[in-house]
Amino acid sequence: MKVQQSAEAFSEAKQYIPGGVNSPVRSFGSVGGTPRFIERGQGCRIYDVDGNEYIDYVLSWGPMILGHAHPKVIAAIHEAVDNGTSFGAPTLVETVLAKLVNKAIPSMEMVRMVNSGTEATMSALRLARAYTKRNKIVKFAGCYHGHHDSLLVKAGSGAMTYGVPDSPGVPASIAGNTLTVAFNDKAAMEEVFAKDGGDIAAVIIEAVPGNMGLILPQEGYLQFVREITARYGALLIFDEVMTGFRVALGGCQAVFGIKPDLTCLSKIIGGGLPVGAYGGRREIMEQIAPLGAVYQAGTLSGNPLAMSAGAKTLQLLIETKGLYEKVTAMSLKLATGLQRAAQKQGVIVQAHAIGGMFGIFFNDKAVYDYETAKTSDVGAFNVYFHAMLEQGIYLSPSQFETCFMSYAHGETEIERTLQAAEVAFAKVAEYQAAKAK
Ligand code: KE4
Repeated sequence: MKVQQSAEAFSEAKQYIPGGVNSPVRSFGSVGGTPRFIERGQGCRIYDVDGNEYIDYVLSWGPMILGHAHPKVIAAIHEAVDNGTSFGAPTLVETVLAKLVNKAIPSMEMVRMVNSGTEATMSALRLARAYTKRNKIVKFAGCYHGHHDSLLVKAGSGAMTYGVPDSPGVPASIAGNTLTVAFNDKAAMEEVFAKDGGDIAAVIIEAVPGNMGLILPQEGYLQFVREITARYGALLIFDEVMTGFRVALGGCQAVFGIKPDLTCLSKIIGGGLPVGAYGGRREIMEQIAPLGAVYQAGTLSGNPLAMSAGAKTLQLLIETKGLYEKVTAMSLKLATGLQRAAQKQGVIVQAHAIGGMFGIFFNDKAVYDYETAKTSDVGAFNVYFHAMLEQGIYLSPSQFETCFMSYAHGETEIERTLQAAEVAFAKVAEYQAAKAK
């Protein structure tokens, strides 16, 4: 596959942009090779600057559930942009989007728009601390909620873990207020609350984690998290940046029947433009400025172009009958098809799928948290990733990311992907045999 133009573009970009990218995962750092510079997308396909075509399972990391360049979304943006791009004043379309979010996710009684998932979770944590007048927060090892200081924290030493910075520049004093526990681990959560429950403002969770590969909650686990947070008076924050409008119209909280106190959204609600949002119980949200004293602001929050793209996207998701059934069925079919194709080559993978998300771990054991995810064969994943890329299948470039399905994918693309997987798993089998020698 010719990648000359991408290679040249990458070397020039690296002179002006750290790592040549505006978000680290795009650099192919964990899989190696040349990141593809994408020129355009159409439906479930993207095309790079060398003219290569790919079936896209990254979909801008989730937003493009309707596929790229959906004509009605594009038309909505065109209509908005002809009236100007930003006013720094309220516009009608902001309420349109807030109402659509509330209709799909009733626990979000009030919604504040921001510009990214990071802003959404950062603001939700500040609000939770103000509302409860407590300082500590609990997160889960392997879950990612954006790059703000309180959440760029990894588990410290020992089982019950005071956070330590997961990046230079995060003061220990801030990281120390973040407690990290293992996902699906009830005992660790009980222990953390028994020790610090009186000062825990919130638990923030990806109810279906997608940032350590795709992990599924064990039976009853989310109900347990809801119960223990209520028991101790801590808020439960569902970070549905990735899962919102992706695992179902109403997100994880609809699938699992859990009512969080606050929810964070981004990705799909912007239709590919920069939008984040946080919202929840009215009595909590009323603490936010200018109504309340908790300050949060943003020059481009509620930007009319982004609101128009998001509103049209959500309107289409709400009115397209059978959309989630189709996307869910295709994810499951592909995940199980990949597992079968691997097995035919003697390669064992764990396949997970829910709604429009799917992923495989190169692992012969069950994967249910970050520690087990980390035992996966990353080398095998990288062989698989590049073998698929070479055949025009664009997957998330890391064993610890998730793949996404769109309504624009169909049987043709699934079959094509499974054919490519036969070749890819044969290469993985060779790799694993050579490694075993
Ligand atoms: P942003 O600030 O990147 O918009 O959102 C942060 C965020 C928050 N919460 C969850 C559950 C997320 O998945 C994300 C961002 N997801 C990554 C994918 N692993 C975005 C890709 C990237 O970092 O470039």
